[in-house]
Amino acid sequence: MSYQNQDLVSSKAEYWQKGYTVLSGLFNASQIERMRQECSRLWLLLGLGDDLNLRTEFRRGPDNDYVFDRLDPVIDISPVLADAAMFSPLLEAVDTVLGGQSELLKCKLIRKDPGTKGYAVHQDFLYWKWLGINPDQLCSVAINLFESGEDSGGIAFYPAQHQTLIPGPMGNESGDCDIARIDTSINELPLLAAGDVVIFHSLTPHFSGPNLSDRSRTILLPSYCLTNDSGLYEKYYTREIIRRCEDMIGFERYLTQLSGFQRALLTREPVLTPSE
Ligand SMILES: O=C(O)CCC(=O)C(=O)O
Repeated sequence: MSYQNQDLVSSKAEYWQKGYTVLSGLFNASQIERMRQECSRLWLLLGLGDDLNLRTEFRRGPDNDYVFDRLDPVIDISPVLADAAMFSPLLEAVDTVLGGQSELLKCKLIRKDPGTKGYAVHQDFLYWKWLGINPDQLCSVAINLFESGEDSGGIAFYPAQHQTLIPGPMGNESGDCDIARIDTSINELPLLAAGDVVIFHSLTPHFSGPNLSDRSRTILLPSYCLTNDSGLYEKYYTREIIRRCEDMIGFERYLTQLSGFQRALLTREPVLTPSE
């Protein structure tokens, strides 16, 4: 099914005016059901909860323990989700909004289970600055797999503030944008039905709260770039793997356990008798 041209024209206008737009009806119920089943399968894969798994990142869960809430990258282990990220009506919508031919930059799956905490205000472009690409060429898409809203930790956007990269707070200007430098008088949290899609600009400030509902809030989050560089996805993840290792991103739980482990090791009875 193709989205109506007229609808896409108004979506494009809304995207450039507000920094995001919501599309309904791109994915049908059976595609969404397949994606849901795929997420359930993926979440049971052995090793995902391993602190040293580079694909998984951890966030504070209900009891303030670390739980993993996302798989990034994901499409290399999931043909179903790869199909969704490369679904032609979706690509057509992204191309129309961006104004040309786009390529996939990255794709992650976020499953925010009940009680899991949210994400602080940020602009995705901060993490993509190193690419040296104009932010107007970059966007993300949240494909919503279940009905979601504020109670389930849906994403909220500060509209019409996608013109510049906003510096971080004093002392950490290169960090995530300083909320004091944003007009916070309006934030918009779209109530989404299963299958709805939000396309948002790489500079649109956004955040999400904890999931206070009794159901998971799951989204597939591909990002795209207006480019004819078909090697962009490989370039992104090659650098991302190095960044995660160098900056210990996603190893938060491992690091908290490491010092306790060290103490336990020191107090442990030796198992081997040293041979002389
Ligand atoms: O899934 C969420 O609640 C927010 C995710 C997000 O903002 C991001 O990954 O950039």
